[in-house]
Amino acid sequence: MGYTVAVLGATGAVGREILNILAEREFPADAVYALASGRSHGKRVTYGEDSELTIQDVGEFDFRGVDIVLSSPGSKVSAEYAPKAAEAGAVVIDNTSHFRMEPDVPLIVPEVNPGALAGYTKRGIVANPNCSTIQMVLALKPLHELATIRRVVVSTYQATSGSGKAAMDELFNQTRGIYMNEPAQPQEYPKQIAFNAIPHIDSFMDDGSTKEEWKMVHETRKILDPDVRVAPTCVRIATFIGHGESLNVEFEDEIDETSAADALREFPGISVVDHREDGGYVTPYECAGEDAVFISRLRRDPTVDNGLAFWCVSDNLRKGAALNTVQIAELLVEQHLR
Ligand code: A2P
Ligand code: 11C
Repeated sequence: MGYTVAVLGATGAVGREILNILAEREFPADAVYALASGRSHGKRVTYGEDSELTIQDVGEFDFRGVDIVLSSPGSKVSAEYAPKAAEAGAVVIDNTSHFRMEPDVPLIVPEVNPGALAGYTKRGIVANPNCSTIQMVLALKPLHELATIRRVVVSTYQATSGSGKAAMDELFNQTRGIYMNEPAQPQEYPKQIAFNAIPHIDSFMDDGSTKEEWKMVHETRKILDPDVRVAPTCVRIATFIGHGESLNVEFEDEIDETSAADALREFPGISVVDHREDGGYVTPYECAGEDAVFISRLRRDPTVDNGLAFWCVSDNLRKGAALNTVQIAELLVEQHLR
């Protein structure tokens, strides 16, 4: 017998991808409900090659009988509905930042800290990390096992899909408008995004960092190791899908490029594409639609005793969000439910 699954935020960029991936990976679902706001009630979304689901208003939906909820409707909406769904007996895998740092909510990247998932019984909620955190911790995990990471300096190059569908539309419309001499009118972002890079993602914190940077620091500590120090700068760039990250990593112990590349190659979910020649690396555009976290430009960082530098890209809607969410659901089913 299969599971009853509800996807909350099913009309959004991540929700649609969750439906694609559930179908693609043949998740053992007997029934799938697609939920969004009342505005979308009655709309249709695709599920797999030849099925469609009718959107239901989450406000009217009865979660009793649902086994798993995959939720990505934004923090405020998750804050309201995740506890309701858990109360009704479902396990909620939530893609928003709302529950991530709560001590009784596991924050999971299945390849990195699968053991922590057992904690889901406390609240009935599991959190999916931020996209820029997921790809980074996946790349860091095999290196941490090899030589113990002390400090990471990371700069991100994040795609507009990280801000949702409306932001992707803004990039498209601004780009087209600029070719037609129309002035850009930023709405989703504080400055023009077309042909630009904006060193600001999410709200500002008191210390001058941003919430996106804060997430990279604290989520990494919760998932990987509370002693790892992370210094991030998060930048939005004019791409649609695929986050890039440039990392400099300092280790406790000696580490060489060959053993690091071997450890990365052997780790699940990672693909090393690293030829020291023109085009011998992966760009955000190329990783869209792929499941892996790609590592390129691996080299020694000669400015510290034990250091490596590398480039990492991944599809932020897939491994950064929908795929990781579905992988958590798969792990839950394999190890914990029934
Ligand atoms: P809707 O299309 O009905 O607004 P994205 O991050 O790509 O913008 O997607 C956000 C997702 O969250 C959409 O599916 C959106 O549904 C859903 N959502 C937004 N606000 C609410 C709400 N108040 N109740 C339920 N779903 C919501
Ligand atoms: C971005 N990383 O690219 C964000 C999107 O905490 O889940 C995901 C926000 C989050 O804008």
